[in-house]
Amino acid sequence: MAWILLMLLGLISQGVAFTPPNGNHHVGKAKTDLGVSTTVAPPEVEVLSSIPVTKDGGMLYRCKHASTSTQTDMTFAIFLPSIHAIGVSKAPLPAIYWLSGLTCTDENFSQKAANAFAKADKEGVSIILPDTSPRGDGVPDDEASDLGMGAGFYLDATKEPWAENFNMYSYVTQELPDLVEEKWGVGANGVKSIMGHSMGGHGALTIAMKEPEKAWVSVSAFAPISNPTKCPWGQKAFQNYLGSVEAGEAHDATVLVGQEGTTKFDDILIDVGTDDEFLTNQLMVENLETAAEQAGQKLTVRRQKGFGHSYYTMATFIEDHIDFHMRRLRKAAGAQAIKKMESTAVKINVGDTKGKPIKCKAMVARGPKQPLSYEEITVDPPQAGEVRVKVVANALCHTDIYTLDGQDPEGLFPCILGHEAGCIVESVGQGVTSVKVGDKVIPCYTPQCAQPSCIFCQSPKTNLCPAIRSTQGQGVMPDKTVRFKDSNGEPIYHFMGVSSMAEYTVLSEISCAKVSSEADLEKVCLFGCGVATGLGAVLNTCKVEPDSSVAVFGLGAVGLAVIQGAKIAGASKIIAVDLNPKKFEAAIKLGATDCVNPKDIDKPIQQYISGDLTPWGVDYTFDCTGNTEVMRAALECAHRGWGTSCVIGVAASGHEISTRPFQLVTGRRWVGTAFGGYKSRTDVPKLVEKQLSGELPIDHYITDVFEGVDKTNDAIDALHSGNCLRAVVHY
Ligand code: NAD
Ligand code: AHE
Ligand code: ZN
Repeated sequence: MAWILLMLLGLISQGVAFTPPNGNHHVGKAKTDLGVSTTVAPPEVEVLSSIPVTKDGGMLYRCKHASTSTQTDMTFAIFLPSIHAIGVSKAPLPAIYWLSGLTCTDENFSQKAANAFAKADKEGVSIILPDTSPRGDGVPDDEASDLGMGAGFYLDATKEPWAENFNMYSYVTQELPDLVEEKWGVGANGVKSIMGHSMGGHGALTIAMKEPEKAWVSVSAFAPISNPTKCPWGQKAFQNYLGSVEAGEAHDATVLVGQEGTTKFDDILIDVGTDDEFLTNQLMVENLETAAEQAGQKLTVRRQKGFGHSYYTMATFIEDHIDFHMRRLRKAAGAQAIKKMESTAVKINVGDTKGKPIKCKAMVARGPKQPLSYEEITVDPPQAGEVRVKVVANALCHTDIYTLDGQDPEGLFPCILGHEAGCIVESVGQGVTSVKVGDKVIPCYTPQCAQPSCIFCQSPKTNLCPAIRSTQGQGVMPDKTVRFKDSNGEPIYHFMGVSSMAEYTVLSEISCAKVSSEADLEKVCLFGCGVATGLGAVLNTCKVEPDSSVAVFGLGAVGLAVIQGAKIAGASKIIAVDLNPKKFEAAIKLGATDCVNPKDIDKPIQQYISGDLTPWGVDYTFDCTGNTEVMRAALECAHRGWGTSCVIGVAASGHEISTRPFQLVTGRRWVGTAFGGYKSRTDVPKLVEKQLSGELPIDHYITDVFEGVDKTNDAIDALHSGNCLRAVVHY
């Protein structure tokens, strides 16, 4: 029986338990600098409900947990964008906290400003929605709506009866961020911002100002209570919770903004409606404006004509606030990546090693079907036209495994495998001008010599520059010698012109795509092969048109990237085929409309697709398995008269494709792609820019992360487990 999208979505919307995904970060320590940990048991969180809230699969989870800050159960909601909900992405997501106003719960925002979720999904940001106070039996309360439950004021109460439970400051600044970071990697490394409404606006402003620099990247507010020591709501709260109005000065944005030690921001965005009934006697935004001006704190106050205090104002302007935060969150995430790269740069001792051989660790493939051998090797300096690089991260592609399994007719042993990596230039050989020491590069097994005499580089029809292809296939550099030696001085072959399963490797200059200095190499390494290939197969090789129908065979990273590309191209029907049903969830989240497991149907898959699912087949099919029988099936369910089938998978030595020529006579075309048709040095930097801008999310492919060259065999085991898309090893 076929797995159909509607069934799955149906199950989810009926409220069948759907646990928010956790990560697989394979490290031996409690917390990595990615901010994701595995050895500490994640806090117990009960998922009360899970609802899809964006058409791409962004999910809203309502959760309950026992809070140590409030000594009560606390409820909160968390929106995880589809990029995270896809399953198992380990990459930390930026987060925006929303603090609600008096009488609200965690639910008001999601019910009344739900348009925020589509925006947050597009931007790849999580939204976290805490409750406004502790609640429950035994929690003190007041008849008035501006004190007690629903009116926690985002401070830690010091006076009875409130002191035991009313600790919303600690809850929002420490306990909740720790919990969501621990459980979902959300907002890790301080990549989090805060905003809120009315009492929540006060909370957002004061928390951001009081917490140390970089605890919160940015802050914004709607109709904030801006000078609470001067307004009735604030005075009442401070007298009750803290014992005096004066004590409330420590929680008053207008007082704080001028004080020494208050955290400053490049700008603070505030929206307030001109018809807000609380403007004059409770909000007092103008007091904050004056104080901010005196303190040199930029404040952008937008007075929205005719708008009031209700959620209509938030629903109307929330997207501007998300943009405001995202501009800053992206920068902060980029800065984190740079910091990380800088620490790597220290390790590579730029300059010290120039012109000298480097001894370092590598995984050597000694022979087919053997585990990789962890060894010390010597990497010789780059020769003319070559570049020596420090490998920062290496992702495993199925092709590495195929060669290690002895299925590659070009496979040579001993060699250093690996061809999907992110690197930093350590030194360059004579005549190298396009990259310099310290540049970030992605090695590309399809080079781009870009010479006027290269008819391939000059043609828009192909990316297959042959400049160094023959020596690459022979496992040597273009001068026919190798740069690797083992500890006995014996030569080790290169692989695909990359060999990135080593701390250092040597590349041809024409294989180096120089990418943004802001790139996170631990992510964008995926553009070195699989993800670029899948996207390019759709966008370059086949040029899939809007409203096309597509079938994808094999849902590894390559096949899923085909789906992501098909969605970008505007395909309206995307059939995802795999023998492993665990792959369907990610496929659906990326845009598959139908999922089929060939084991579940009683006829050949091509007949099911061209017959049951469609009358004449689909416009484009893609093989991402490397199985020649699947390639045949993919061709045969391409549309009569015009269907195109694209071979991406790499077949084992000796395997050949076949079909009845009649399939081609009746209008089907068989094409293939290498590296998705991307001209490597020109196009890979553009893919990286798109990833950096948020336009092209790729985090969801990184299902497993390992630390250290020696963990590469564990990464191979992960790839064989059936759950893994890309295992990235940090070198
Ligand atoms: P992967 O192993 O992660 O994924 C392959 C998927 O195919 C798996 O989900 C598996 O369950 C599925 N599969 C296997 N047999 C199947 C069958 N008979 N029917 C349906 N599904 C089946 O691999 P990957 O890294 O995504 O790479 C996919 C293929 O693309 C490999 O052959 C790889 O060598 C090749 N590749 C080619 C290029 C290129 O430029 N042409 C680039 C990268 C990878
Ligand atoms: N060495 C094999 C061919 C391997 C192959 O087809 N490689 C793909 C890239 S796989 C990346 O994961 C490719 O693009 N090849 C083009 C090229 O020039 O190698 C064999 O059959 O000999
Ligand atoms: Zn590959």
